[in-house]
Amino acid sequence: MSSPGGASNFPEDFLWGAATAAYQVEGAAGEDGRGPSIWDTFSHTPGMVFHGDTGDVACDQYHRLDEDLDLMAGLGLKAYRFSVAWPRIQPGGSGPANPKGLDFYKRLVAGLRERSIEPVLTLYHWDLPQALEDKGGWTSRETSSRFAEYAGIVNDALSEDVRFWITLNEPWVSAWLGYGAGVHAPGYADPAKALAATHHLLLGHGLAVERMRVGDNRIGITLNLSPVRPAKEERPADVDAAQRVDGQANRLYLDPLFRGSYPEDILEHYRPDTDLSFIRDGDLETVSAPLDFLGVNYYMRHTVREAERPRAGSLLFPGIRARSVTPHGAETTAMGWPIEPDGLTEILVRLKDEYTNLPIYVTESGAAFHDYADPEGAVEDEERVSYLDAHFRAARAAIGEGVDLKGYFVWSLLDNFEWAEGYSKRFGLVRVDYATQRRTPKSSARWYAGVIGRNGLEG
Ligand code: IFM
Repeated sequence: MSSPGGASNFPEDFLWGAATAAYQVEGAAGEDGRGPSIWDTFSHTPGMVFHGDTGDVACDQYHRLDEDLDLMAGLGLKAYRFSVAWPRIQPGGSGPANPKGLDFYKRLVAGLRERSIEPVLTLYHWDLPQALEDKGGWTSRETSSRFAEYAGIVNDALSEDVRFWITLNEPWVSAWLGYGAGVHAPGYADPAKALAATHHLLLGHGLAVERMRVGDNRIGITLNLSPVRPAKEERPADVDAAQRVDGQANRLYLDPLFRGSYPEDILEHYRPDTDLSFIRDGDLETVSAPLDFLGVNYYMRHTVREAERPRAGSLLFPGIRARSVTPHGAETTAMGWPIEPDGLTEILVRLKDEYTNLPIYVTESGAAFHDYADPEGAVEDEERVSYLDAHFRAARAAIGEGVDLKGYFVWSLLDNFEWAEGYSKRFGLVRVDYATQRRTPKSSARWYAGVIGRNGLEG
């Protein structure tokens, strides 16, 4: 690291990037043999997504690939994190690859390489083929094997040109918002299902790692992690609630991956709901297969209190008698999420102290704000600049404390389909006018290009 306050204050070769995910940007939902995913079903079910929005067209990246690749080059991105849509590759969730599906990602990867942008590929960002959900989805052990088969197909096709492989994005969200709270696809609200889904996601991850361990590619997983605090330190019920939320949101994933065991307190908590028979001998060895890096998505710290029920607008921790609150005086994003950059330093340092010395990449970090676009479509998003600046400083502080942080991906390159919030929440560095699909870089995009260019922050 060179001169603090000087032009360059991140490690050499720091991988500055931006991220997206297939269902959120691609569109072309019915084209070239793509099959339906759980998000097609969910978004087309009345009442599940804000305004009835769907990812049918999204940012139409499928048809605007060159324009988006040029945008990335214009920003000077060193890396682009994208996900592969499983239902483009295996429209029915199993069997041979759909060549047209693979072709799209081959073009994407080639386009990145031509522009000297490192491709970072995520295999699963929530778009499970509907045919697999019809057989139980992630509550079924069979889905873990299907996932490894799919990972193998994509890996065989792209491993020469893609060095960074991420198996799963945010398994907590897939399991607990999809099967535990019912606010994401496939829409179940059953903690026992969420726990089984957690295990099968992690097992699928481990089996995929085994299947992809050829050559010298780097394989990791991306977890959404948050430090957790009780709303009132002096209230034992809140302290216990914080312990449970930490167990469900962080330890339930970190412990099996890095210690080969599940946190006993969380298993105990859910024992009345499930006999845990889905965990079989040898599974945890598979789950804890060695990795090359860890991806961390950081958005907020959780400040929690004991509560029988969640409240509208508060984060849901299904079946755990806790809900999140906004700390007094904290600023929030358009999602209502508190802005607490020091939580990023805290979680990164905790990973080093308690779990792993693996290289870490912040694979997502960013915010939705109520962007105002002037009549020309220009957006002066100073809030996003401040948000990113503060979080980059927090990342630098973690490096200063010895964390081996190797890269940082802003969520997101483009405004896009924000799941249950539809198109109402904008996270992009680049504005998308959905009526015309016109892309306009925001002030934050220009600012970020400067950060990348000087490999650091001013001041
Ligand atoms: O848009 C999502 C992304 O798909 C996964 N991580 C959080 C983002 C913002 O909610």
